[in-house]
Amino acid sequence: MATDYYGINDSLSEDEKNIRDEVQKWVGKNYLPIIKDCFEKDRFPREIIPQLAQLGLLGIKTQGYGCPGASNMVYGLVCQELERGDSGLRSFVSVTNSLVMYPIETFGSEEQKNFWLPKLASGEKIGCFGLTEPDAGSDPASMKTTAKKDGENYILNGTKMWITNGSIADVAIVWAKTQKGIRGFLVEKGMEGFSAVDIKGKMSLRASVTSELILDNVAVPEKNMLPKAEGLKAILMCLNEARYGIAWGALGAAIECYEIALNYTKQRKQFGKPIASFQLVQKSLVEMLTEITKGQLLALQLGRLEDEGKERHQQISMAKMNNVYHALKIARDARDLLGANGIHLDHRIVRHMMNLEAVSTYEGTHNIHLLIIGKDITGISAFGNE
Ligand code: TGC
Ligand code: FAD
Repeated sequence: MATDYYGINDSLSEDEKNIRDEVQKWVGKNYLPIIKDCFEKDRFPREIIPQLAQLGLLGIKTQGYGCPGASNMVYGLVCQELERGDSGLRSFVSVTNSLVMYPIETFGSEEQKNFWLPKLASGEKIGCFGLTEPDAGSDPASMKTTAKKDGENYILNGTKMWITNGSIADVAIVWAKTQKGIRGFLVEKGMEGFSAVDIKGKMSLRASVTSELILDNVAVPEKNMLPKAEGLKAILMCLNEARYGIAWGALGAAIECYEIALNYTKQRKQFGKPIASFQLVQKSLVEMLTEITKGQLLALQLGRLEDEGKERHQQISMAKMNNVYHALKIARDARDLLGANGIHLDHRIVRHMMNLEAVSTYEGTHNIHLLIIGKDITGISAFGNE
């Protein structure tokens, strides 16, 4: 039984518990044995995709098209268990669900849905989400990628940067400026002028593919435009989905680091005693557990709000911001408690710590979420773009 100081488990339904336990078991049996090697070799283990599909995790919330149509609570618990394994594993599932299948389901035509959703759910096809650019990260409205109408096609030009799954994706949801505002396009692998190059040298999320997408006069048929996605708002709706999964996922990484540190400090002896017997070590452990518990309560209530359709996007920002911030702090503190062993991949914590640096940056940095909530409570925007 995982860390659960406030008895949250009792408030979960049998279905919620069963899916969580099934994913936890799969991660322990099939993913933990390979992740260290993948992280060291900078390799995303593509071979697990059919297993994720078999578990029903790709398109888990999608209604119809052969998908389970699960609740937000279930999706959150799944993200938590995946990220106990590695943030890169949760990233793959987040991108597929929240940033590829969600926009196709929500903003796509029937033809787009019928073609892509079953294939993405079965893992036969992979997708990615191209929003960020070299000069447009926190401020996506300043994107430079353009889509100019030319007969039956749109001609896309631009560069997308830091794109998860980029080079392995069969379809990229690319956001570009048209004469009528920002629109989303399904850009398919093999289209002339479209290429993806992996970003090497990452010290974080090494078991996840991150790429640059280059669009050089790519002729994308008009039927590949998402007909119902208009403006920044559609993009932000996708980000809400992904941020929600990250709020839960970060808890998984934090729980893993805390549990490793707790067990280690009870075994490791210095000055003739287990280091867990020292007051300063107990303080560190108690502070970790307290933040995990607070994060669990935030995520739980957010999940319930989402399942009732009552959430506000600022509440999602608070959960992403808080849970990632504390997960990163917990990972750093847990690493410290393992002393020199803490820096070794065998003990897992340092991998989570490095991953969480990227998780803190993507899907809105800490500052951006602070400003979103700041604007909500004061009514004053402090982004600096007004
Ligand atoms: P702003 O004027 O505030 O908003 C434009 C319109 O959108 C509405 N809105 C939202 N709607 C739904 N959900 C939200 N979260 C929303 N936030 C705002 C807003 O009400 C407005 O509507 P309307 O009707 O008035 O037009 O837009 P802004 O340009 O001032 O700035 C918004 C800002 C800065 C908060 C936003 O751009 C932002 O969140 N920036 C951070 C960028 C980001 O998170 N990028 C993520 C890239 S994808 C990624 O990182 C994937 S990681 C994948 C993995 O897991 O591996
Ligand atoms: P910047 O926006 O340049 O920010 C730099 C610093 O300035 C940050 O500390 C930020 O908080 C601060 N800052 C910026 N504006 C303000 C302000 N107004 N007030 C105060 N501080 C401010 N993007 C995608 O589109 N798709 C993906 O699949 C994807 N996957 C990713 C995977 C990884 C591993 C990583 C690292 C990133 C990924 N991203 C993806 C990109 C990610 O969303 C961006 O990195 C993120 O939005 C931040 O943008 P930036 O890196 O350009 O930083």
